[in-house]
Amino acid sequence: MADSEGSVEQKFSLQEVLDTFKLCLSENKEVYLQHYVAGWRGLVKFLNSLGSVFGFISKDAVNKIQVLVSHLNGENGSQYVTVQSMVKYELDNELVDLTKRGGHPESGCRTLLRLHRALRWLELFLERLRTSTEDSKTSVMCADAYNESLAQHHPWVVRKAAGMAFCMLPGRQAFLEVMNVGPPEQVVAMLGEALPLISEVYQITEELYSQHNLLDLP
Ligand code: 1PX
Repeated sequence: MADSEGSVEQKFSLQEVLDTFKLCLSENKEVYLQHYVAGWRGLVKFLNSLGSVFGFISKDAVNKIQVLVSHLNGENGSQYVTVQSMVKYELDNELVDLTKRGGHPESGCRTLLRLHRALRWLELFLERLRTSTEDSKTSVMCADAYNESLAQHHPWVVRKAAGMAFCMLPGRQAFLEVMNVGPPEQVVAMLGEALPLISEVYQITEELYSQHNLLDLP
């Protein structure tokens, strides 16, 4: 049922994030930066609803989202419409620090790479959640997904802080409820719909970065 104007849903909903990731891919499989960033905004909203222990994580994500938004809204914004055009523009104009940090600490390429790595964590975590059973622990699923992905790019102190935050995650049932989808079976079904989308966006970006040797940007 359509909402009447003005009664916009305030709470996080997984549906919203799913819709945004659907919009991410163009017909020729390019990734729209605007929708990619909007997807992350939705995820951060979810993270914030879990409490302030996750503040240091959402703060970093918000910083990175803001860097990308300022590129999008900047005078060269038209070069940042897709991740593909951003990579081409920044590389052609030597706007990326390729081997060590230097004059371009906030390039779109290195900033997006951090979110891209986090997207892999998300994919692994949501897949675990989708196939989990009632007695599965969100903290364990989250930590396993993290260790398999993002952790490899984080120093010890960040890994330690992340590990501590994971222990504060709500249990599976409460976690599924905050997603605002409905009963667990419906969440599982929606995750089944969202995962291939997230995975495709991840794969396309991964391939693009790999082709241009950008996977280890400092
Ligand atoms: C539908 C439910 C899904 C749950 C959504 C949760 C959204 C999570 C958003 C996580 C965004 C993390 C971005 C991290 C980017 C990053 O790797 N930054 C590091 C490197 O940046 P730099 O600029 O220094 O090169 C930076 O050092 C990060 C610091 C903050 C700690 C990052 C820990 C990441 C843990 C990810 C798991 C989130 C757990 C949420 C539980 C639901």
